[in-house]
Amino acid sequence: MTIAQETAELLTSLGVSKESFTGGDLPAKSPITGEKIADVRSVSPAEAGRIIEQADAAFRAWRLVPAPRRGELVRLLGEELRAHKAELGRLVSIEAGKIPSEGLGEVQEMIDICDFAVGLSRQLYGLTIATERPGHRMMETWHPLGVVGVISAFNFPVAVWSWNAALALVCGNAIVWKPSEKTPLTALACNAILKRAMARFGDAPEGLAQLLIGDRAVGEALVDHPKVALVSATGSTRMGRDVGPRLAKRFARAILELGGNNAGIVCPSADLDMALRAIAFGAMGTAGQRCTTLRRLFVHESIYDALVQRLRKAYESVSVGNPLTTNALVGPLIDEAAFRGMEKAIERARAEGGKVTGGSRIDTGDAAAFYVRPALVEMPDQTGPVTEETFAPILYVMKYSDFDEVLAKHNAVGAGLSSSIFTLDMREAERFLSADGSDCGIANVNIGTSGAEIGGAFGGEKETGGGRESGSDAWKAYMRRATNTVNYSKALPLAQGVSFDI
Ligand code: UN1
Repeated sequence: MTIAQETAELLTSLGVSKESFTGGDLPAKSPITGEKIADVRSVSPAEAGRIIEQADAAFRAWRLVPAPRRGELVRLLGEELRAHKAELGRLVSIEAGKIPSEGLGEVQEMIDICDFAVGLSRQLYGLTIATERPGHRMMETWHPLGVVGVISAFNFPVAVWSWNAALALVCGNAIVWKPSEKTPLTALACNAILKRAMARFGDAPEGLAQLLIGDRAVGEALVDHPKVALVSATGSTRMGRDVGPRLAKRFARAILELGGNNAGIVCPSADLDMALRAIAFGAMGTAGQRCTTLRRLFVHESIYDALVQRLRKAYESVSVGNPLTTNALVGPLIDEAAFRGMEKAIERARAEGGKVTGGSRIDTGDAAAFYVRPALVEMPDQTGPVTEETFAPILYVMKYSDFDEVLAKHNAVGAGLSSSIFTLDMREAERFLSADGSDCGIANVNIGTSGAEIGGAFGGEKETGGGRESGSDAWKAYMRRATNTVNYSKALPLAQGVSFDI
């Protein structure tokens, strides 16, 4: 069976109609071989506008449904995802090139956030606040916000949508999703799965969950539409620099999840076996295509040679190949542009004195598939490409001697998503997590930079955009807060002792 045939079978069993993936204008490809596997129909910006209007009409009805009942829809979505985990995980592998355990892991992340959101549907709490006036009560109420736009990237084609969708739905919002043009098929599948949950739910308003497959102009139509109250956008910092100001201009809300240039620090006391495994997964896993991928590594001079020698071995021996037919740990890059970007970064690193292990293309016989041996680049200092995110498996390794200096270097890049320290010294660990430690949204001890659980808030600082999704109180960004003061007395005292007697 060809990949295209298997894709058609998977899509059909996930409930996607044949017309939506055949005969369309947008070719869908698999990075595993580079071949075309479907033709999807895209929408025009004008159609996108009409679809957003439908979502807005659905929002007006959905916001009146009690939140625990809204949670029931997300519970059914979680049930459907559990039932279809194998097929959807496989489709993620086909379309994004992930190894099977990561394709399945992504669907597990969706199931987890559904469970979280169901619980949340009974916990959208507001505070009651002491007032300064007698016979008064002050409280806050959280109300549904409106239409939530979701812009997602190819590398987490389904999980990132679900973080936003599950929360937005229990919060009483409608959702309009613009997936990456590189991964339209998994988006069609998620949409079909949610539609099935909606059918089982019964009376969810038509138009509550919408999909916009299309190009940049469609994304712009979503970002600029006055009825879209919040846009949660995952992608490059470049994309965020465009989306952020557009939203700010019309005072719409933004959750921006942009680039990462995540680092790890390996201290003299580190458990090196553990650090090695964490570094290997963080830097080479998902072929270096997570926003949380480990890209910079600072190793103390006392253990540098020992660790780098072991890392070099791991880089030379890690299995790279077709994730559908082999047990490889590293699959393909998403496309040729990703490979060219990697080549360019390595070339620049060499010019800056970098010593490169790996990094070359592996020929699988498919001219349009881009498999690479992950690159380990020993750098004399943090210069040139080391300060930027290249979405490919390149790990820059640097030696350090002083803890204060390494902390400063750690924070001296534009992005601020994820970070790790490997140490058994509690002073170093606590310092890393403190106010003058890591400046990232995620700071870990003896764990790699990637693979966060859904229970915590996910996101980063500085050029990563500052947004938070997923767990903790990230839900608050998907609702509007009203402060209510109720006077149950017979007088009208004014706050701050102001008098205004007419
Ligand atoms: C992303 O790469 O856009 O922490 C998200 C992680 C995953 C999510 C990554 N849970 O690596």
